[in-house]
Amino acid sequence: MKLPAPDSWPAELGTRHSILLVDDDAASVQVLARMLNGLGEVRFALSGEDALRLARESPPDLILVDAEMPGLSGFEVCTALHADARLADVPVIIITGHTEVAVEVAGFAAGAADFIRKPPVAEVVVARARTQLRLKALGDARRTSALADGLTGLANRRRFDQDLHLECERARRSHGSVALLLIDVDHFKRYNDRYGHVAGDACLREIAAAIRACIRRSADLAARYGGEEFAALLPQTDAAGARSMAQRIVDAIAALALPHADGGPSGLVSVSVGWAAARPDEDADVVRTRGESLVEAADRSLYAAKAAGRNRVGE
Ligand code: GH3
Ligand code: MG
Ligand code: MG
Ligand code: MG
Ligand code: MG
Repeated sequence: MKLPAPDSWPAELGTRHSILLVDDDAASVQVLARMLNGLGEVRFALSGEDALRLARESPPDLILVDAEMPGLSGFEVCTALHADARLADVPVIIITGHTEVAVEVAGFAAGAADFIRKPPVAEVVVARARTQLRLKALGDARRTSALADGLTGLANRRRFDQDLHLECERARRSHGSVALLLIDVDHFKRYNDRYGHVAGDACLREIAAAIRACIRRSADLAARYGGEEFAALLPQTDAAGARSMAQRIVDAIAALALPHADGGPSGLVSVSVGWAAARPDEDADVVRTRGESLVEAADRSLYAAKAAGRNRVGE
């Protein structure tokens, strides 16, 4: 039988993988670490409990776990990982000396992606690890694109809603504040009517880039909320912070100086921005609606900005 050479296999997507090795026997960890060295950054844990702690600190792309350990077994580690939303997508390969069908079936039932027999053979370990890393990278890429807006590359509405729910809950627990902005392009229907939809799309991309450039904190999220509306989620931001960010965005869009002959008095593309800020621990509506009441408040503020003449921040 003619076999393909291992290096002709499809390459994993992405470059720097993080692999977590878990075995109560330090010598086994060393052997596996040497085998996997070329595939990425290898961390290790000597117990299931430690493995869960390390994985929660920084989720790896792949976990290889010994089936039999004092304390949590490899199967239990697998079950615990799958119960944790942030770790449920991390593939787990169980390493075991057992050859019984029941053991293998139990591993898959616990959510294992694959098995490796003890004693491990380098080529097999690398091959199985590579396969799982490639599938993980594909899954990551799909998850990322499912949450991105195709036209502008900003977060999409689904991502914004998810993050809004999470941030409201986080702010409630930490007794902090959360703010959001709604950014609506002024007279954009007329822009399309005059310049055409292709130019309209290009304009939306420029506006998106300018909004992204205004965002300074890594925790802030800029999103396309829908159509010609954008949104920004600003964790740990109060009313004053929200208002100044809103003004910065109005100014940044004006500074783009994109011609809009049928727009406002400046003859340039402009936006109106509504804002809202809250302390969820003191605002039952925000908690009950998981942030939807903040969107409504920002929408009222946006309406006020439009009514007051556009190209401005709402009350
Ligand atoms: P206002 O200042 O009151 O916001 O006026 P407006 O014309 O911007 O408001 P309206 O909501 O009536 O129209 C929004 C327009 O945005 C309608 C649609 O033609 C345009 N639009 C929405 N999504 C897109 C898109 O993805 N691409 C393009 N080119 N245009 C879009
Ligand atoms: Mg063991
Ligand atoms: Mg898994
Ligand atoms: Mg609109
Ligand atoms: Mg508009």
